[in-house]
Amino acid sequence: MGLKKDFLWGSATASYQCEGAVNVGGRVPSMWDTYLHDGGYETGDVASDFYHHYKEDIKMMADGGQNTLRLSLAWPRIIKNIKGEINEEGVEFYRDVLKTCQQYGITPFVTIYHWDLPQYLEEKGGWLNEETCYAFEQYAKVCFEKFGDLIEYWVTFNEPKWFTFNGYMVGNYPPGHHSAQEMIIAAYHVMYASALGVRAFKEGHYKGMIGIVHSFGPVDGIDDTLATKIAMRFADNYANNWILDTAAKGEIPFDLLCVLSQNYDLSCIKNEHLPIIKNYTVDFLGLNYYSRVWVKPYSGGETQLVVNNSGKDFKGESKIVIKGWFEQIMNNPDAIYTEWDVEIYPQGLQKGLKQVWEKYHLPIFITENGVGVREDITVDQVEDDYRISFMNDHISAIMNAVDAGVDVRGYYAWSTFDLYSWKNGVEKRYGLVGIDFDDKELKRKPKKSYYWYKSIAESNGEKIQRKDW
Ligand code: BGP
Repeated sequence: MGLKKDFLWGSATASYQCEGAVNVGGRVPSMWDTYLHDGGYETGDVASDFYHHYKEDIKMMADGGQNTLRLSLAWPRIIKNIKGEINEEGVEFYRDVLKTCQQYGITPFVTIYHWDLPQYLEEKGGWLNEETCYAFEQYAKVCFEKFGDLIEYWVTFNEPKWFTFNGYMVGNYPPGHHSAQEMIIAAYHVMYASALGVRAFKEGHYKGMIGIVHSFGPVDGIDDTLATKIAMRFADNYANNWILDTAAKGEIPFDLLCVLSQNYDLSCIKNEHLPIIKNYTVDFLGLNYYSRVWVKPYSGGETQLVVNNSGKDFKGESKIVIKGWFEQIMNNPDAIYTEWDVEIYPQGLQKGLKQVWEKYHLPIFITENGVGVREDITVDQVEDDYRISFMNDHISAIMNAVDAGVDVRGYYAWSTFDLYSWKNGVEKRYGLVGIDFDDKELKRKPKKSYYWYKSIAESNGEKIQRKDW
């Protein structure tokens, strides 16, 4: 069977993580700027300075055999204030970026929201306020109007689960809250806003397709017992279904709502919203795959949520236990983990892709996949054989799934070049291209993986060393 001829081979970025230039071109603060500055954390003020390097960066992608770039638009660069006034300078910046993509034969794959909510909206309650959903709808309409001629692939949201979970429950992303009730409200509002965005896109008859990007964690169980199967269903609702079922089928998983309704207020879910969610489902699914969610039955104790993304020195202690639901298996001696506790498990992608395909029958893009490590970037070329092997095995998993009939249409390495890894700072590196953040010029240096990926993209995957599990 094999990959289709027009398979998209590219890499991914996000506005706050790469652009820098936070005070340039009329951009206003995002919730991340305020939260990081107020908390005294490392910021993305400069990041990879894509704002000033995009021509060079896009050319480098094309030279590296890539035919697509996943990027996001920064809401605070496009909409100036609560009244919704447009910042034309921001619009011009993105039009230039998109035209540069066109010039180099790079298909843009564009996320409307990758976590950088304007601070003026956060001050009105952010994702806890239903009004933010309507502000998103207006912002999305502006994006479709201003950039619709240059874009074929749109994404409403990047990873609703990850940013609401960290922002409202774990508390290590802005706004830094610790409340399950708030997470439920924020998460629901994001999914409703996504449906409003899809409606605006469909009603405006813009060209192309619109989807959502999910932090995909296919669920595995420790054994075949009934208790584990129940834990797996809880874990699947928690990790995947409330996003994928809602976005793809227009249905919030009912068993999840039944369980939540016993302890939480679900009045944010209004009857008049439901037909919008039902009728405006996505055209495709973007899956970011880093690892599986491997679970065992809940054995007791309080809910514990420790996520290893809180600063550069914090490592090796991740823990997810949800009271009454499930426990995530960590530190298994037979598994391989990165320094940040992420299990390397490409087989999970193969299995997960088949499950998603069977369940939703929508085209799939792997919108992020990569490995974060510390690297010495002062050398001429980073010899990142570990990244090559990681990507090889995951692409092999995708090709196996395609051979089994799954409709996967593209692969995006995370990330195009080294960038700001949120609370981890810049030293957790994912890039195919290295950036020395201590060098004023922020010189780009392709790593070994950049050249390897070029040969893979140019051979449309033929050069992958196939694995089967
Ligand atoms: C995803 C995000 C990206 C990116 C990546 C790596 O969740 O969409 O923005 O950051 O994960 O995660 P991290 O930078 O925390 O290691």
